[in-house]
Amino acid sequence: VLKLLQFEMSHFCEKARWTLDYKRIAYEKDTLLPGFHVPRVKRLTGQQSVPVLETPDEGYVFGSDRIAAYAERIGSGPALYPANDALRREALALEERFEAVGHHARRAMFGPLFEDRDFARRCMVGSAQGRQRSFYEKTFFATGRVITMVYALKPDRIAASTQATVEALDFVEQHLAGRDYLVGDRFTIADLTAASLLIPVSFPKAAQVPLPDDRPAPVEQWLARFADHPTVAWTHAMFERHRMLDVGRAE
Ligand SMILES: N[C@@H](CCC(=O)N[C@@H](CS)C(=O)NCC(=O)O)C(=O)O
Repeated sequence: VLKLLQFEMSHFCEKARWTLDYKRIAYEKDTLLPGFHVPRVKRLTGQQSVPVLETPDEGYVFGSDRIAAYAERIGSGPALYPANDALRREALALEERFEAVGHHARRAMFGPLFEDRDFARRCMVGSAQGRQRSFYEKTFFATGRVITMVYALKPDRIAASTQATVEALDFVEQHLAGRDYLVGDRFTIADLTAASLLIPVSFPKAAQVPLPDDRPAPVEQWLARFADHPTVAWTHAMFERHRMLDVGRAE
């Protein structure tokens, strides 16, 4: 069975989970803790980011875009990529554009998130239990610093990424121009990617990315700032309509 190396709270991982579920592919999750994941992921893939999919025929497939393409090839379920050449190119271009947005949206949201280290730690540790949890909690003073370095959580970078995120929200609104979907007239990888990678702005309920309820003020303010943006409503709609779950999942 396929295995997904992942973080619980990661919009890139949620994109990968969504594509696998959408294509009705059974897989197991191997959940890693941010910071502690590096040696293992590096050893397996030569780079350090998750999601990584362990496959029987193609080894370790990493990058949510490549995982989506792999899922399309081996899965059943509706097509994620348009059959028409021009539409497929458009969908792929939007997928690529939103990869960059995903990095900006994360940094922009981690700004307010890391103002409250305890809350940030709880988000990162997620549902991990037992010794793994307590060890993570005890060492987060160091891991938290590594995370702020890896993601360049500096005021000027956070401000620039916030600006880029706002532009992405406006871009989606304009590109949709009142339609339901970004490319053609049905759900594609472009919608799935944009909706997933904007999770740090919208945290849709139907998204499998938990954000604890007792949010500190900076996080509440961050979410409130965008709550009325039409693109946020659109991401909620995409998840509600198309985020199928547990389809033959092997857990
Ligand atoms: N291009 C990658 C980006 C993945 C990515 O940024 N993953 C983050 C989690 S959201 C990660 O693993 N960060 C930790 C690290 O890079 O060490 C993809 O599409 O999968």
